[in-house]
Amino acid sequence: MKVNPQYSTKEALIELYNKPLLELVFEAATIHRQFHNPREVQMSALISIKTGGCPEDCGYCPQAARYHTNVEAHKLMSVDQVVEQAKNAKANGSSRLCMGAAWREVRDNRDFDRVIEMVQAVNDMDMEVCATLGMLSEDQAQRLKNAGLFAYNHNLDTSPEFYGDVISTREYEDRLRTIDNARKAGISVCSGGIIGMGEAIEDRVGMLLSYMAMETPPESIPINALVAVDGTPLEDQKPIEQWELIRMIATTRIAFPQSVIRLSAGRTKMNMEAQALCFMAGAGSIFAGDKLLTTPNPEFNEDKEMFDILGLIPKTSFADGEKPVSHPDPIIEERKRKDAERLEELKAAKANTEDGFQPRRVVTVE
Ligand code: SAM
Ligand code: DTB
Ligand code: SF4
Repeated sequence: MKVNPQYSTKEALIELYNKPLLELVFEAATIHRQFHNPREVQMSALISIKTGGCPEDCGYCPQAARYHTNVEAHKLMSVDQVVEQAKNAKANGSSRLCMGAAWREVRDNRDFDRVIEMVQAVNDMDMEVCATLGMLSEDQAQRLKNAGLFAYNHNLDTSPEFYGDVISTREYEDRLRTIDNARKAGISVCSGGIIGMGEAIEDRVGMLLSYMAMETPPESIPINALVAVDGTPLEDQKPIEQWELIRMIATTRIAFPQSVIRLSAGRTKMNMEAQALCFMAGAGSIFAGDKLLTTPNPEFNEDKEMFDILGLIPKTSFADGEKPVSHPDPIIEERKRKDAERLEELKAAKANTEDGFQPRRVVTVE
């Protein structure tokens, strides 16, 4: 049961969302136990592989170049830097790694080649590799799949009706197309949204309806609470009540019984009790590590303590799908072959000049 047929209309979902809180959590917990091990919560690490300077105007995002936030722009990390951070995350219990780039879309250039190498390297470490790189063509999705990408994250963020209030530089349709491209390439889809941007309950539910309309709904649904960052258009948004996040997680859990619901941004504003209710209501994952992409996240030790107190266990990798096989990338292989050829040519040219080198004879005149 990928989608719950009992809640496939807007009215039914709104009614569900507004149910007495403990009834809602109980219903969600009951469904959660039918499809998931309630003690298992996946720890996922986030790495901002390319930070800031993004041309888009997403009203919530501190990485948009046009807003004056404290985010310092950085060019794409090296493969070694990513592997180093991935090792650290794995040693601390993360079984999934999400690489985020502040790009509007993927371009077919050397940077993308490097991302392909990152995917291959992290998949070789037996971690689930997820990437969130902006819009993607079907060919690009295929290349990522071939490299061993497990999941692609691309959020619809909110309802189609509210979308234009938050973002003007792309359309809802563009988001749907990229999700479809990832799906066609056989990549598992991670797609969710943000609450607390000033949207109505209808919009929260409207986003869920967009996922319900898909032939296959996302395997993974991250639910973020807005982190209101100074300098962004949403800087003055009042933090949402923790109850709202619990309701959203429970409603999503009930609507998509088999998907993994991820309690994502916004945990620094939550106490352990509220997070416990989110796990009870079906959250099966958190982001671990003291930073999300650019904003703070609870310290590793705090989360460890929370897992101990609540009796949670970190979920291992590939519990929800087979490990992808990393294949050599034809474009990178061709580039390496050309580089090697060029090196040989240079060596030969150097040897020729050395062989033919005749020291200039100096003639001295008495
Ligand atoms: N540029 C790519 C894109 O937009 O798809 C990938 C990176 S983007 C930062 C990934 C997601 O992070 C966004 O879709 C949004 O849901 C979430 N996000 C960004 N800023 C946020 C904020 N201030 N609070 C909560 N979530 C946020
Ligand atoms: C998602 O839904 N949430 C994560 C992940 N996917 C990439 C990102 C949250 C970013 C929060 C703001 C920041 O740290 O810049
Ligand atoms: Fe760019 Fe993604 Fe931020 Fe939008 S959410 S401004 S696309 S990095």
